[in-house]
Amino acid sequence: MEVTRFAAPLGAVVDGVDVRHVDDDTFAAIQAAFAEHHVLAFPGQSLTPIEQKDFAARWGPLQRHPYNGTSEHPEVMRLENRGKAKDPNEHWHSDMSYEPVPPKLTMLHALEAPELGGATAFANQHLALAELSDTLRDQLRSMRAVHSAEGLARLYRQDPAEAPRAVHPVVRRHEERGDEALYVCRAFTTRFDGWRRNESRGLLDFLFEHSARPDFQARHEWRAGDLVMWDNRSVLHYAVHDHGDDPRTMHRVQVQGQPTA
Ligand SMILES: O=C(O)CCC(=O)C(=O)O
Ligand SMILES: [Fe+2]
Repeated sequence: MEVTRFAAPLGAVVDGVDVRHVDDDTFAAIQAAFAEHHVLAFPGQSLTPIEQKDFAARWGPLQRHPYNGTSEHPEVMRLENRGKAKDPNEHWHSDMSYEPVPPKLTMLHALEAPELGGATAFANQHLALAELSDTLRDQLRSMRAVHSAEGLARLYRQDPAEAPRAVHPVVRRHEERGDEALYVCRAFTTRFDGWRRNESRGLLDFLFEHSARPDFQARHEWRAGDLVMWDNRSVLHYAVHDHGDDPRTMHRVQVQGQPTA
């Protein structure tokens, strides 16, 4: 197994591994690489939904997505190119932060990738937190924020008032790494807990801009067969829809996390 960083802020490519056949020592090395790099890409994998689920299940129990799953494999979501206007993921987010216990990691397997474009962008939120002033960082440590799926509900033509919502610390501690990361995102964070929306807007807008600064970012350009996993506790991500109607098909699985702290 060979681990090669692909960008300064985050991300590594793991070569020489078939994720269907990983012994315990190799798995421990992959876990260490994941904790270090936040995003891992395994090129050249050929996985059935069951094989993808089996690899994901080594990281913890699988978590279903409320909005769909294939009928045969409810934990596996099929992402297809539905056009730019209907792309639910072309915004900075941490997956399902509107749930009380969001998934710790998400895994996408590319069945089909566009010739050019359709990258996934990531932004390192440990760096984002570290680059704030000491005073603001201290202030944020005492704050919590409301995350809501109301935007997604509108996209899926459901009642936004019924959409799931949850409250999380603005600065969260990573259970395995032990360090802190900023935990707000433009897609789902609507206000600070105890603050009104209009009171929250200015500071949230600043944090949304700051969290996606170019010097915290890296992109993964997809090829068919790639399996990519990211740590929702450490990074935000954004599906860049610059590939028009070119086919792009992914199988998606996510793994349960722990309550945020
Ligand atoms: O399609 C992508 O690049 C990422 C989609 C996404 O946000 C997700 O699967 O959670
Ligand atoms: Fe996502």
